[in-house]
Amino acid sequence: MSALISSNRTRVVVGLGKTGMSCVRYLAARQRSFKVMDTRDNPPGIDELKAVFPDVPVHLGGLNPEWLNSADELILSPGIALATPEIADAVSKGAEAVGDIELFCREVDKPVVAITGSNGKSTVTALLGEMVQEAGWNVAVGGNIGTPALDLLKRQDVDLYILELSSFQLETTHSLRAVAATVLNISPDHMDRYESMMDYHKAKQRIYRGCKHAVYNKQDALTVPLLPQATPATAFTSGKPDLHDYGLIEDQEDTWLCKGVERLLNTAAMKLSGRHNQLNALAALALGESVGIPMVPMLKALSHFTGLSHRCQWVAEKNGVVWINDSKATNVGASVAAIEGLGETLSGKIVLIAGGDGKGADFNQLKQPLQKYGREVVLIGRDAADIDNAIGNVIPVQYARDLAAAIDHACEVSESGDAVLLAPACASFDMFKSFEQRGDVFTTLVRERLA
Ligand code: UMA
Ligand code: ADP
Repeated sequence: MSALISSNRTRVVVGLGKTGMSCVRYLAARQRSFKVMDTRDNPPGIDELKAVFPDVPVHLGGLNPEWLNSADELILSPGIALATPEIADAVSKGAEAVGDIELFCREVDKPVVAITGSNGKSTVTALLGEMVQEAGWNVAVGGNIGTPALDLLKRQDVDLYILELSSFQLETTHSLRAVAATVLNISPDHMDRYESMMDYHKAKQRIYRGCKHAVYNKQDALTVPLLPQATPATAFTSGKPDLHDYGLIEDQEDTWLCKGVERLLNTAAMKLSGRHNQLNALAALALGESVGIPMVPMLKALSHFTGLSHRCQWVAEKNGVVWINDSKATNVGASVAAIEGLGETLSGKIVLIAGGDGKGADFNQLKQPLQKYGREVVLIGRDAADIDNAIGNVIPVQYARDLAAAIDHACEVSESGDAVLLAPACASFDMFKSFEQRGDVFTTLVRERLA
């Protein structure tokens, strides 16, 4: 590792999770010198770092102001806010703050499609990936969806990169210049990290900087690109589309995905369900078309795409009650979409299991859909009382000590024709390692309970 001393630019990688380790591997492979720090005593990447890069200086259990203040470049993980006092201080002293996506953009030599939004990012990212692959292109999919972007650069044969980007990643990205970029929708999320919706909106809008083609949601003003008029743009809408836009046309019992007046696919041919997923499909089609993917393979991939785990996923059915895992509904907007999407399809009502780490959210938006479609709400987790305060006057609420107790109660109160929906409107970290673990525990417990 002596080669790591080859540059005189001083870099500090802040964060030793998935992103931090991808930065370490990237810098080490290019023989650039760097130090690493993490506020955690035992961050996820520490064993790999010690085993593979034993010479890299590491500081754990807090930020090291001396290292930060003497650095030229801080490579921040998404979990580290720019506003962290020690980081802000170092930036004010001249350090440049970048993230893994910025490093990726500086090196990538193939087109990049960039996808953000409060909800639907992973679905659109994965779906577009399938569409591009069906068209015979070599595609690399990553970013917030799971595989860190820098790890994708190891592949030699890529025609197109598709990145899901969070607002956290966008804050430290300056050189994206995507071939196509979208903000799918904006509703409050991460309000424990942003001072206002305006700050969150500003971070999301960064995705459009320098893009060649923008795709936005006509019914969500905050997604409209703040770009020069000359930048080509396509809109999508759940209403009837204008000539060059994507939208839905209702014809008797059927709903068609359309471009202008052209009917592309009957939504009955899609395996994804719910109005929100029809919008996700329209966004993916608009992005795909803007980078030159033919319509036929895109529609073929769309009709086969069954969706990702933990997103409105069918778990079991017994006594006429269907059990659905939407553990990925980690904010209010996602829960509302799941309740409305599912509610429309039921002869009965929804028993909602919600609660967890509310991230400072306002839960009032849940009221209206619950009034319309809800039978009862079972609350778990740290911020259960905040949800109760917002909705308790419109629907019966029951507190449960854990997910098992919540499932027991849902079994008792649900009736034939109902759905029991886990769509927590909260992050999972107060009770679980991740939304995936929460969804897995739910699935296992439900199957045991119904066996
Ligand atoms: N942390 C510390 N101290 C540190 C560094 C991090 O306490 O010094 C904490 C963070 O506050 C956070 C956790 O550790 O609670 C993980 O942060 P991280 O920056 O190390 O995260 P990574 O493991 O690198 O994973 C990140 C994304 N996580 C976050 O943005 C929090 C992953 O998205 C993403 O898949 C991965 O990079 C690869 O790009 C996850 C996520 O929850 C799924 N994203 C948020 C969302 O989708 O809403 C934005
Ligand atoms: P993200 O990656 O942005 O979290 P996902 O595709 O993983 O989005 O979907 C997460 C949850 O958000 C879904 O389970 C569903 O409840 C909700 N959702 C998905 N697409 C949309 C959409 N277009 N609008 C509103 N909510 C959505």
